[in-house]
Amino acid sequence: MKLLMAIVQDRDMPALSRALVAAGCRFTRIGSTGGFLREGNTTIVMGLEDEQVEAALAVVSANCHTREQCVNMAPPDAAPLGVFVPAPVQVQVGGAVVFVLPVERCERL
Ligand code: 2BA
Repeated sequence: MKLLMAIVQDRDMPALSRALVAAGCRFTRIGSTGGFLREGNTTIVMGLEDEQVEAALAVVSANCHTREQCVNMAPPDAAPLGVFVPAPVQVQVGGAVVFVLPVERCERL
């Protein structure tokens, strides 16, 4: 058995939720925040039999899209109260960032 953890952009969640339910995947969605952009995203936790993993990854891949986002970065030496010109930086966010972990045991008690 595997535990799949997928970090997904909130905008992709409506379509992804529908597709996972239609594919028979059980999952939990947890509200999360990206450490770099400090914006909301969603972490999905899914317990899967080994043979379900590739199908679940295909569903995630088909429903999570890559987007460009512009962030204003303060220079590293900017004083807290000083005047600085933020440097816009383009970052590519997503599709999904996925971790697949081995599960030693799963119980429903
Ligand atoms: P954030 O941390 O808000 O990162 C958003 C995007 O900013 C990242 O997209 C990446 O393109 C860029 N980025 C992140 N850290 C950076 C850095 N130190 N320097 C330059 N650019 C940086 P993704 O890679 O698609 O990540 C989307 C979200 O997935 C992340 O949001 C974070 O919540 C999560 N994530 C990504 N990699 C992770 C990892 N290795 N472990 C845990 N969570 C991760």
